[in-house]
This record gives sequence, structure tokens and C-alpha cells, in this order.
Amino acid sequence: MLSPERPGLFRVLCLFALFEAACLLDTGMLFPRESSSREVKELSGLWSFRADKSPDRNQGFDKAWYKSRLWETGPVIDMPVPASYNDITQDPTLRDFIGWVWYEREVVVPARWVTDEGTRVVIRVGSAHYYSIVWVNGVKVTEHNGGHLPFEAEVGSLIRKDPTQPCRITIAVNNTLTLETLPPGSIQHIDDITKYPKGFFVQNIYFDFFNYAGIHRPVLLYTTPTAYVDDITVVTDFLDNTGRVNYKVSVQGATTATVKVTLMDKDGHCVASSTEPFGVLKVVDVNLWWPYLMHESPGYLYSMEVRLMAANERSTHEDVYTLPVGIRTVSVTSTQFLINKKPFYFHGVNKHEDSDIRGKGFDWPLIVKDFNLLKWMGANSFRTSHYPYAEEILQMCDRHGIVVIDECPGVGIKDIRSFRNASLNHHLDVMDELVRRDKNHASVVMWSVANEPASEMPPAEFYFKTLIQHTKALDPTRPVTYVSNSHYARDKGAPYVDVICINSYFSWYHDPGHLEVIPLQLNTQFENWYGKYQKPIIQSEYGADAVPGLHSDPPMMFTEEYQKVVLQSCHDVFDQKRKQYVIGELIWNFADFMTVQGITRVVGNKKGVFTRQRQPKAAAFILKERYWRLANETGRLPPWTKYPCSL
Ligand code: GCB
Repeated sequence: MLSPERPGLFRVLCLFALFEAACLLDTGMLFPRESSSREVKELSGLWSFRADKSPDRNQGFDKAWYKSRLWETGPVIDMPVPASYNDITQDPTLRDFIGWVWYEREVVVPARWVTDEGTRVVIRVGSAHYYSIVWVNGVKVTEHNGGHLPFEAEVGSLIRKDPTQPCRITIAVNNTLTLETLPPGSIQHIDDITKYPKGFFVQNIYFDFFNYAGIHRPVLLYTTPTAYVDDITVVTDFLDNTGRVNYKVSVQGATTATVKVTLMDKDGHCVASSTEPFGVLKVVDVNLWWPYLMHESPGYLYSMEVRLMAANERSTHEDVYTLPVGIRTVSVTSTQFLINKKPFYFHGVNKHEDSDIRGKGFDWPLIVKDFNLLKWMGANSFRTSHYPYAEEILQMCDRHGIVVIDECPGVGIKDIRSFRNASLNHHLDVMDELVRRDKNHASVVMWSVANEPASEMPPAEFYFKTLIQHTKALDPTRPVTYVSNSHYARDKGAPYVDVICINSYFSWYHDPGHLEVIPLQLNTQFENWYGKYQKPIIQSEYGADAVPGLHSDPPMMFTEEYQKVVLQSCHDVFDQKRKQYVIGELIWNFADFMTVQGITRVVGNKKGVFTRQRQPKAAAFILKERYWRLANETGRLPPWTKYPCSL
């Protein structure tokens, strides 16, 4: 990826590496889409729910709650899916619950799914936090370690066992974190009965957001033929006016197969086709995928239709899957981030999946509102701090040209025991799952393997070297970073990243109230890091808490005025350094978000430039002014926008 001397050969090698890497995992994880050969049944809505409040949280397994209907085991309540369960009731013990919770729902499946042996029926959970086990009609079908990423299992044979019965789906989810989970955490039992009630325990976490739990993203049943398109990998490139889509199609369940691949433009016209399972599609007069505000028509997507004609011992099958494809390149020099060979400056935000009542639950109105706010403020990018976001969000980014730094849940790696092999192996698995899920998104331009780990600790070097090299081997076409804290004296992982990402909070956690230190300290930070590593730098977090409606002049901490001045003081330095090697600035944070209770958090973290209800604070207007100015300087505004714009 870094300035290859023989670009053509280099690309081909990258491609083979990506195709090989894509094969490391047993199966693909294509987003379920309807087509002439595939149906999708969404199971969003009300599920039965029961938290296992027994002292060891194991009653559900001791009494085998999955074997009967959940209400037969004890009292159940209604629980919306998708949603975190924590803020749904008035029960404080459920908000702060740690352990197993049980969800159940009965589904009537179409008769054809039952009778047609040539149909494969799959259950897919978009994400559940943290450890999940799934049963269908009392039979375990899968388990999954980790939130934020999808998992699935074939369930056709179980559904067919007794077609007269509805299909009963039970999902148990446990939010307990350990030193080997991502993010890590630990349970602390406190036995002093003079101070704490019997059985008292807490979950210690080392990250700054509420550990929301439950089924966070949609649960689906979907079908494919028994011979089916299991995975598609695309890597794009262009030379002059000709785009190249290098692709590979993986097929499962077929004894013989032929494939037809057709690439269509936005108007549905075929621009290239092939009958090979892998190869290169050449697109004459290509419409490249461009970021928002860098081009007048950002987010251009082609549609790649893969049509499989296959046979197995049962019958012949046709399977159709259509993948949106954006044609673009990404590369990095020692001072620049290039998209389509042109310098790209990240002017964007850090986000969280977080909102009132829903917690981390997937919610279309919230997602669309957030995209409208991003575009209103002229943001061209965000980092998925501190875990992978829903695939539907990345699809929106592809379509709107919002550039993404895709971060895995490696946040809060602070305890030296979390650098052991068990943790590293799990972290490598999570990167496999993340790259498998997100490799085809044009909007994803960089992987972030962690946020602010204790990177000065001795085992950090081996840990991050291994992790970063593994990620580069998985996907040699994208740069890899991890996010450092500016105050760490020695950063053992930094030599291995392609881009340095730094978080710093001058005049907040350090020298609180002293706004005058910002220009000097920020300047020193940049000079030190660039001097040491000679790699482009993104200011990946900066900001200050502001309680909305709190004012003071001269500015004082926690007021909207203080937040404004922190931002403005940083912007002056960014403006000097972006002429050299600073390639981006991402505000912390897009919106206020919930955290654990603590003496530095006033009902959550208030560093949002929008409130949790998505209303602008004064700082949002500062950013809007700045981002549109940056866009005017560095990009080409779409014809339908006028500065200052009111989208
Ligand atoms: C950070 C963390 C982020 C916190 C933020 C803060 O450095 O990366 O998760 O929320 O600081 O507000 O303290």
C-alpha cells in the first residue's frame, strides 16, 4: 500500500493476499439482501425477555430455559429488538444488570421454506452484546463471542423437523467482560459485609461509554438456495479513465457451478461482464467513488450482480446476489492521505452508537438524522469509535460519500494481563471478522485496531506488531492505524502503523481551565510525533465537555463558551500543520453519550457538539463554519449546495 515502486505488480500481489485472507475464515458474511433467489424475514419487534437474577446467573442453564417457552420458566416482560435492554424499564437492577439475559420469539415461516429442500434457511444476528447462544426449538445452533459484529447459523433442518410447530428462537446474551474480551473488563466481588450487601459485585471497565447490552441489531431469517454465493471480494483501482474491479466469488454447496458477473452503472446499464469466478472487470469512462464535498457527485456506486447457476446432488439452482461497488483507491505518503490519488483532509467527527431509551439499539430515524447533521455541518468523515457500527450505517456512508475509519472494539486495553496470548488471539479473530464483514465498503479507507491501549507497557510492542501485521496481511489495500494518547511517553505500536492518530485534551484533563496552553502544547505534540515517526497525523480526538445551556464569559469549564474556545484554539494550530503533515481533525464527540456514573460525568459525557437528542450546542456552529470553509478550499462542492448551506 505504501508508495509501491511497481504499482501494477504490487496491486496484483495485494489482491491475491486479500483473496487468500478472505479464505482464512470458513465462510463469508455477505449482508443479507433480497433477490429473485433470496428472501429476508426481519424479526424486529417485541420479544419475550427474562433476566437471570439468580446469584450465580446460571439458573437459565440449570433449568434449561431454552427447552420450553420462556414464559413457562417464570415471569417475562416485553423487550423490543433491536435495542439495549438497560433503559427500557424503570428497574435500576436491569439498567445495571450483569450476567445472562434471555430473549425468545416464535416465528411462523413461509410454507415454501419448509417444503423446499433446496432452500437453505439461515438465522443471522446483526450483533448482540457480548456473548450469545442461540437455540431453535430447543436445539443449540450457534454461539458467538463478542458484540458489534454479526453471526449466523443454518436452521433449515430444525424448522423442517416438525412443520406444524412455529419456530421458537431463544437467544441468551451475557454482558460480562473479562480481561480477554474486547473491550476488556473485570468483575470485582466485595465481601466486606460491614460496608456492602451480601453478594455485592461490580464490573470494572476501562472505557468511557455505558456498557449497553442486549440484541443491538436486527435478527433476520433469510434464505438462499443450497448451492449459493457465499462470499464476494472486490478490490478496485483505476488508470486514466478506466476503472478496474478485481473480484473473486466464493461458492458453497455446489458440485458444478457457472457464474455470470455483470457490473451495472447507476442507470442499470451493463458496463462490464464476465463468466469467470474471479477476474478483472474494466470500466471505460469510469465514475469514481468520491468523498462528500470532494466532488460534485460523491458516493457513486456501481451494482455488481453475481448470478450463479449451480448443481448439487439434490437439484440445480440459480442464486443471485447484488453487491454495491464504489471504484476508488486509497494510499498514504509520509505527509498525505490520498483518495483517488488526490490529497484528502479528514474534517469529521467521532461518534457512538448511542441514544435515549434505545442505548446502542439500531434505529433508522436516528441514523438518518445523524447523516443529515453530518452533511449539514460539512463533515466528510467519521471514526467508528470504539467498535464497528451497523453495516447499514456503512452502506449509508458508501452512498453519501462519508469516509470511515473502521475501528474494532479494542478499547480499554490497559491491564497488562490483557496483552497475553488469549487476548491477542481473540483480537486477531475480531479483526478477521471485521475485515470479512467490511472489506467491500468503498467508504472504509482505514482500519483502526485499538483506541488508547497502554502502549507503553513492555508486551505492547509484540502485541501491536502482530495485530497490525495481521491486519495488513488480511487487507493490504488499506492503511492500518491505532489511536494513541498524546500523553503516553513511549508508544510501542506507533512504528508499525501507517497513519498516526492522536487523542489529546489540552486545557481539560491537563492544565484544566488554562486555555492559553493549547497553541503551544498542541504544536509541541505535532512536532514531537512527526519528528519521531515521519508519518501523517490525524488529530483523532480533541474537545471539551459543555453542559448545554451553561454559559460564562470569560469562559469557564463545562460552559458552551469554553468548548467553543477549546475548538477554536485547536483549529488555529491545525491550520498551520495541515500545510505540512496533519491530514485530519475529528472532534470528540459528535453527540453527548451515556457513560457509567462518576464524578467527572454529568449524566454521561458532554463533549458532544450536539446534545444526546441531536440539538446543536454553540460549538456545532463553529464546526459547521469551519468544515464548509475547509471544503471550499480542498474539495469541489456539489452544485446543489451553496455556502453557507442550509441542508
Ligand atoms: C478519550 C477516549 C474517549 C473518551 C474521551 C473523554 O481519550 O478515547 O473514549 O470518551 O477521551 O471524553 O475523556
